[in-house]
Amino acid sequence: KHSADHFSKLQSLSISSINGQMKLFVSEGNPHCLKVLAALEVTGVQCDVQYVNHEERVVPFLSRPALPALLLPSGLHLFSSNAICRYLFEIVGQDSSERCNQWLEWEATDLQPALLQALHMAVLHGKGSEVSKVLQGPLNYLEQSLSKGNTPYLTGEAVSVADVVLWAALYPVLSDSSLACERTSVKAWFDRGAVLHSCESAAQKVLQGKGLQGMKSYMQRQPAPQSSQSRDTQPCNSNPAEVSRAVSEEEMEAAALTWSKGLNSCPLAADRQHPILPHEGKRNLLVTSALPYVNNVPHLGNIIGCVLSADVFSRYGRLRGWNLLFVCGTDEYGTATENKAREEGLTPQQICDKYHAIHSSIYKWFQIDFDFFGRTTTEKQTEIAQDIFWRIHKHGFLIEDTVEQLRCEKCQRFLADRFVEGICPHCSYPEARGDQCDKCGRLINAVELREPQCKVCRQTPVVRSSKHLFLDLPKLEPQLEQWLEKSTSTGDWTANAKQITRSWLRDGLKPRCITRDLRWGTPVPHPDFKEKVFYVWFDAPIGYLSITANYTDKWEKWWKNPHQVELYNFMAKDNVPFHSVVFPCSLLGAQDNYTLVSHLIATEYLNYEDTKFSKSRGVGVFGDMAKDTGIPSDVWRFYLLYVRPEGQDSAFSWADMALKNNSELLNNLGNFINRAGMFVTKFFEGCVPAMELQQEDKKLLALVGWELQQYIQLMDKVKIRDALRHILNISRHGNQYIQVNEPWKKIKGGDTERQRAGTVTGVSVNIACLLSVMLLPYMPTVSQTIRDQLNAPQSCVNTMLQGTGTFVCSLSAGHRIGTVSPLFQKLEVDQIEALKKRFGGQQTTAQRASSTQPAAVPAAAAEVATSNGVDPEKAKQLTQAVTEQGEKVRALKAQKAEKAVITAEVAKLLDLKKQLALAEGKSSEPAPQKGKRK
Ligand code: B3M
Ligand code: ZN
Repeated sequence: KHSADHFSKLQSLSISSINGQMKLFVSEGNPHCLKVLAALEVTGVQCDVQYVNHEERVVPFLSRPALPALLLPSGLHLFSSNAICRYLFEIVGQDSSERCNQWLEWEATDLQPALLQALHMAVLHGKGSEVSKVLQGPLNYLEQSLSKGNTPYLTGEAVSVADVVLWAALYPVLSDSSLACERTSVKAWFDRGAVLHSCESAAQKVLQGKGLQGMKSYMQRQPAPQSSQSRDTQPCNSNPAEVSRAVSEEEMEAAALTWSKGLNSCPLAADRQHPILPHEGKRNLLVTSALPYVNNVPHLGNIIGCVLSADVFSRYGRLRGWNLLFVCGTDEYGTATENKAREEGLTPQQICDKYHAIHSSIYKWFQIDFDFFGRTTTEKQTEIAQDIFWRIHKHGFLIEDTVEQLRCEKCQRFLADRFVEGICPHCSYPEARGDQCDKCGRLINAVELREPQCKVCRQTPVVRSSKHLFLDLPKLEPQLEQWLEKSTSTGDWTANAKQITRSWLRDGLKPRCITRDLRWGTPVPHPDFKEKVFYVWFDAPIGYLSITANYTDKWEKWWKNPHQVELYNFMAKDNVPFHSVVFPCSLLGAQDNYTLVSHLIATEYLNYEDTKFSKSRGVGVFGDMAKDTGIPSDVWRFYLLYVRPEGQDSAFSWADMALKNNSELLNNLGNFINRAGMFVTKFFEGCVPAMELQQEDKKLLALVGWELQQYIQLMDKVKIRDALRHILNISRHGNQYIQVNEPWKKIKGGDTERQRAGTVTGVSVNIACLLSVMLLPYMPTVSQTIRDQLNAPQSCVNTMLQGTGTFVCSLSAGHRIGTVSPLFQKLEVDQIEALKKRFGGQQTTAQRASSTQPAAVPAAAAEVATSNGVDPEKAKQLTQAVTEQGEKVRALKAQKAEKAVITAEVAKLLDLKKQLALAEGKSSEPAPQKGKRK
């Protein structure tokens, strides 16, 4: 539905005027360019095509060449070949269907890796025979789908963008071999006229009639793909033989040449100077981490989900030389804070001050390098939130509505659902809560309870009508969809973020209440709503802006500057809809040229051992306890990032943490770096020896260079966990290299042997230096320690990650290193067992206090704040249930199942959603009353 809206907008712009202003950049021999040229032919869109060479950087802010690229009339670039193809089809009125998008996704994630490998083998190594083996899986899948679908084209009777993309992707291999022959459906599809001709003419342009060889110079510039086996194996289990790839002569020579350039060839990055502001001509990144609730001590799952992930990416971005600002702060308003204050006998302000300090010290211990860590309870917050409110109001995006709520006259407050108890209207259970009955499980609207009581004072509350303001999401939906279409196709949104957002839109948006009858919040400035404050989820994201405003007066340079600034939002997946739908709607409705999110990075959930983190049960490790374990902050960071729930849920496990510490850090990484340094110290009096590179060394340089490039490509896409694997691969290569060359033996031999020992040592110690830089985002202290031990020049930090990443010799012959010592310590079984026991569960505050020195958080803090209905554990389960149920309903609709069946399943879905809303703390959200809208 939304693409249709988007399209009608495009059409109204008159196609010829768009055509005239677009420019497509392609290069010869690049197979991705074949796709877009084919799409251009098939759609007949008129557009300037410009041929450039492979290295040309046509997209100004990208530090590496990205071809093909399409320059849009707006000045923006599209630079993913599939996105460009999709766009060209949209121009002629053919939006890609769901099915189509699935094919495009399959092409990118399943077919392309295999294809790259096949082309690499065929074009560079002359092993055309490997092609059929490598492509077997994807081609069989295609064959099955085509024969099952029984339609001439992938998505039906007509050619779609999916056909063109797959066609063009497969053209080089299918036209060059007999691969299709044994697959009849694939063959019939591939030979179907219309598209074939367009493809052939595009192929003629790209490959210059040279067939596969036309891609040679392009392929030589691509990092060699990993084989599909080693792509999936865990590095610590895989044997070294599996890890090593075939390296071509060209790769080795190129690596040796790069290496010899040394550090001088690299630019120096400037020091950080506050306030950091966007600069024309730079890549300006604004990075935020979700603002942690102030009324709780964060657990490891919270930490990896936002602040730690955002920190790693920010540190990496600074290394890349991007102009980057990283802000965060505590989220302080709302019922949860009021409740906590009541529990602890403090004022809300005191609670905020106290917990803000606790959060700060936890993040400091975890070495989270914020440029600014603020809070939401400031004057700037009031100023900016009220300004946004008035603008939304002025532009007519607010709706007034009357809502019935329970109010306790004695306590003088409206009661959130969990604060009311009474007799269940369905089963007469006497202790039903205001949101749900624990006996019959039915959901209840608090005003329906019989004999309701205030849970705090046991008085009977009264029903009060009260006016509230609702953000008119349905009215903002068209704008939102148009923006989302662009942001999600040009930015790096994680798959879960896109999927959650899509499902919110698919179910249709409803007006959302943005006011609450509370005291602890940003006051609603409207005279008709004097006693009310803003709902936390309206208010909290505005905290990003106000925190920046507390950092610099020029905050609008970041927040009202969408053309210069790319905004990265880090969060756990339960926060997605607020950042992708609700908050963007607030900003769009306010119409003040705000910077909206470009890259929404959401993690899945981290479990604790085989269960969940739980404050109330005392299960799991909370931020303030990590330091009491005696395990260094860097090791905590390493392990959390190693198991980062990236793409799927994962678990923290003590045994696994010990294993990874002992195998990856101690035996692999630490061992390599330590040996390299020790050889320099022991055999060469602390000075890096002369290096005479032989084939074997060059091969290693090429392997290391390739891992470095993979690391950079993954980090650029915020695949933090995947990128870490490539660091560990490098030290694995290094260990193997030392093992094979045995410098400790060669040093005792003749001149040639001694020289060989020198080269191996010199190359190794340089790899150690590179590792220290790559490690910096993950383990900042260890990273610095390595460079201190190697006495490495400061410039090496600034250099190795810029551009596409090059591995250069940074410690040249004669360089004197410092004192080398071991970087990591073994974690012993009994130590780990003890920790596991201590944090395993059922632990009381007394136990914790006695085993951890002075506990930083008093007893009451260990209670989870479920009292206001917020129950993150339950919310997680429900999110999952809602997703699954949603899929089920969609499937039924697609199958055109019986209406009664669908209705029943939809009812279940709505039920689940309501429960989810409750668990997410929207329990006190007043439901608009039908027919009373004014
Ligand atoms: N405090 C929820 C959370 O910490 C909320 C995030 C606000 S981000 C603006 O999960
Ligand atoms: Zn009461």
